[in-house]
Amino acid sequence: MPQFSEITTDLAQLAIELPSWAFGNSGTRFRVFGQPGVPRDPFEKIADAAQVHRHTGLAPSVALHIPWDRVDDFDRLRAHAADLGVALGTINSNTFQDDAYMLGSLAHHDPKVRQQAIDHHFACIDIMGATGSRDLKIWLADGSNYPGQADIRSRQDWLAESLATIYERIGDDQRLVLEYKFFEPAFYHTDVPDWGTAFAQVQALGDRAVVCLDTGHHAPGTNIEFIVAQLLRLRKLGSFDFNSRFYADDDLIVGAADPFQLYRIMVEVIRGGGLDPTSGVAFMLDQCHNIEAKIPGQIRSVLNVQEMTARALLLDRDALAAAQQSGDVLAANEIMMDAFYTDVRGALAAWRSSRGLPEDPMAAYAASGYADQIAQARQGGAQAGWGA
Ligand code: PSV
Ligand code: MN
Ligand code: MN
Repeated sequence: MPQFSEITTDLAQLAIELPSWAFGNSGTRFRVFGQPGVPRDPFEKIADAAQVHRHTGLAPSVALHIPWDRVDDFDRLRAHAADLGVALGTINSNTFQDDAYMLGSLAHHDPKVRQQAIDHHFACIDIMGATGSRDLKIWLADGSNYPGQADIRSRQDWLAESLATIYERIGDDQRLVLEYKFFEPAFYHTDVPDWGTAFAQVQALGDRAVVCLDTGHHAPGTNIEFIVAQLLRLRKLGSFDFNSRFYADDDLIVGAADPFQLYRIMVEVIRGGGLDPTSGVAFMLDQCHNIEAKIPGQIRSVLNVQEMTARALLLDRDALAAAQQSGDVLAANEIMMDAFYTDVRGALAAWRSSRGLPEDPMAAYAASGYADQIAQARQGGAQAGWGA
């Protein structure tokens, strides 16, 4: 197995984008619990995200959600982020909370509704110009609840047309990123339910259209690392939305439910070259902290990704390849598990400190007094928005 010192160059490349909506109040369909100090506007969300980066060095950009993060002056928001040492990242569109979209948006049977949804994406592309964002991320709530309700085949064609119209508008250095999810809010059929559908749709568009894999958007038991390997192989893995699930789209802290799965995913990411910043694979969180504090929730999350990435980098790939080639099932599995069971926490703490970062970012944040400061200064924090 490699020494820790041999993996730090690769480990230093890890950058994880934070979702602005993780800092707002959130909850379930039963209750949204308010927390003290929650941001009242996008400027304060950026300030909170910058705290995560300050203590971890892992989170240099923040994804926005439009219209949840609409501001009058995106140039000012961009300058504000830069002042705080972070950048504005992916723009997430939202065609799932207007009455017009009850029966769908980009895949709707009515061309007027489709055009309304396309126009929203055009507005997002305009914002990307101001924010300097590379990626337009599209997650659709489109689908149906009952057999016979909709022509599921025509909807694929309408979706393809809508996406092509949006794709034509994005810049040469921008990307359209299509996210799939197997169900919810539609319960019978979903228009982009799986990686195969997302792949087929983006493949028809062109090179700058790629797939987003949200780890919470699969049926229980799905082998997600296989999907990672396949999309990387096909050069269509654009980004990750990391989170944990126990049951459905739980949006819990990544690495909380199944650290081994996160390790296996990172093994395939590294195997496919996805850790290299030039690979175009963007790592993001898509989480909500309903009952835990939000800023430390995000700190915990990026640390979990870092820890499992370190373990995946420690995997002895030469030994693994040799065991696989000789058909030695037990040896191959043992090599895979050796790296997973390696406790890297001490080495990571020392490495952070050598780079001028706190050894223990959770403790450093707790000691910083920021939580008290925002609880005093902010009253009436905003809700994150539905369902993130
Ligand atoms: C809804 O499932 C969702 O959680 C998707 O994962 C999106 O990425 C997110 O909302 C933000 O729109
Ligand atoms: Mn997502
Ligand atoms: Mn989701």
